Amino acid sequence: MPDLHDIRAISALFDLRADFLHAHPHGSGHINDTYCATFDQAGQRVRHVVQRINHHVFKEPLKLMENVDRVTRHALATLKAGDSPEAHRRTLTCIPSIDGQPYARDAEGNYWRVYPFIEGARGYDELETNEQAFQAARAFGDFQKLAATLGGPRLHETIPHFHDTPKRLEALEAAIAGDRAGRAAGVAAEIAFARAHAADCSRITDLIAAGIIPERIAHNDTKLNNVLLDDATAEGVCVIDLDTTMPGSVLYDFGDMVRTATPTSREDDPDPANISVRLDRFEALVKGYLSSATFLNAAELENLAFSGKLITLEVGIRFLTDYLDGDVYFKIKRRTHNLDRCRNQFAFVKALEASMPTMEEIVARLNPRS
Ligand code: ADP
Ligand code: GN1
Ligand code: MG
Repeated sequence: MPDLHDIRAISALFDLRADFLHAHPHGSGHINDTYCATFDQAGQRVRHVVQRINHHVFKEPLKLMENVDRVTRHALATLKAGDSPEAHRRTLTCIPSIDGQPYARDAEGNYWRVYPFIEGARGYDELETNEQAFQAARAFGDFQKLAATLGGPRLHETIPHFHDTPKRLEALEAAIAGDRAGRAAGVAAEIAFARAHAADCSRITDLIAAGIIPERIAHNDTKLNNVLLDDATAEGVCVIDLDTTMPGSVLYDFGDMVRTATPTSREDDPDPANISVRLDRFEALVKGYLSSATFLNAAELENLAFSGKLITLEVGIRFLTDYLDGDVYFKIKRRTHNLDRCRNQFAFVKALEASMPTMEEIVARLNPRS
């Protein structure tokens, strides 16, 4: 967290009808500045998430908030129409600003939003059980199903070409050529690894261009800590971090679940030599996802296992690019953080390659179309 903001003053910009008590930084996201703030509401303690949108990453915060507002309103209306218990706990909801907008601006021009804190649930950087993997994947599938019924115009692309992996490789080449932080000479092995995987980068984009894989609304950032699991039952109660919910491929969502739920070490473990794929976790993910994502076509089903490798490769390329650019995108806690993350992701790509035949067998066994 670079600088602590005055959350009391920010909260006053929102129609909270409660008295601010205190706030502290919250969570381990790499992009936004997130605070958990506690208020007194007629004698009751209530908590809210107060979040500054990273406008260097999201260059059009108004369009972004238009998307989030539409998607969350649709989610709430659909949950209520289905008589879902605790509908307000199963989707983010935007608290309006005192001007009636889903966001507010501070004096420095930052964009802020407030969501009710989802109590009794949490997101995990590392899962503990296969049941959690099943529940998380099921919740993301449910989210995609719900997003599919959103009416109205196409959602804005909050980050254009977000999962265009060939473009991510081009951006890496530009970072190597620019060598802005003077680091390229030290990462020759990582650069060679990325270049050797160029053919993998275009596999899904080619299938999308050919119309074989359809465009659908996807979450596009389904790392495991972006779904909150119920503390008591492990049920996936609420999908969060909706900044990249926009048209894409649902394969990117499944791929990011594989990237974050199945490795045996954390994303930034600097010593990933023994990293491997937890195949029991992978099977739980496939089962959970297929239990809710009942709309997948044959090409999507056939690429589920590959999608994990693709997204791990893509995120590794992005960490390497940011390391070469001098750490301008992802939050870091140490000088080599992005390089450690890149090495970890590339080591996991190798592990996924070794396990791919077994992963393909698992998908084939569970594939409802075969
Ligand atoms: P980032 O884009 O930086 O990852 P997130 O929207 O994912 O930001 O928020 C960061 C963290 O804050 C999440 O991983 C989660 O732990 C927590 N969080 C966000 N929104 C809520 C919420 N409404 N209720 C409870 N926790 C939340
Ligand atoms: C970022 O926002 P967060 O921490 O959930 C990033 C994802 C990466 C992820 C890598 C908007 O996710 O794309 O996969 O870090 N989000 C954005 O951990 O770039
Ligand atoms: Mg997040």
